[in-house]
Amino acid sequence: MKTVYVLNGPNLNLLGSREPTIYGSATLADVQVLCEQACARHGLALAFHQSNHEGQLVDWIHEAGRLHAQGQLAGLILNAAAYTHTSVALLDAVKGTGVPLVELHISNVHARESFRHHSYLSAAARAVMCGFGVAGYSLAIDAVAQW
Ligand code: CA2
Repeated sequence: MKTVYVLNGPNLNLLGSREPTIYGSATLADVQVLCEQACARHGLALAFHQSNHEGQLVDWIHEAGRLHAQGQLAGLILNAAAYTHTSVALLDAVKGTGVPLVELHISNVHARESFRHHSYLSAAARAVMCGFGVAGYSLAIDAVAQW
């Protein structure tokens, strides 16, 4: 059974607690349930994590990379949150491991402040999705299951 990695970056542990007009009212625990259900539909295992620390996210990308090298990774779905717009370290981790990446954002970052329009990760992503709310996680797993 292949594994889908779903990684969430800084402040996403606060999901559902404020800014519902931008991010909706689902919590990250709700998102994990959505992902578990999507993976179960496709016969995939799930590794679901959140961290506020860039290095921890790098370590998990390396972990996904080791599975990828063994042919056991279905894909990596990464909502790097604010690190999307700042982090060369996450870009290097994705490029260095060669993991098939979906860059995901809950909100439509292109309809927001201009500093959210640039992503360091998009250049290394196989797919980029934004603006579907938390349903995007489930849609991304549906897509990765076809890879
Ligand atoms: O739309 C997304 O998923 C983002 O990746 C979310 C990030 C933001 O910096 C990106 O530009 C777009 C912010 C995550 C913080 O999420 C919170 C949600 C609710 C309450 C507080 C923070």
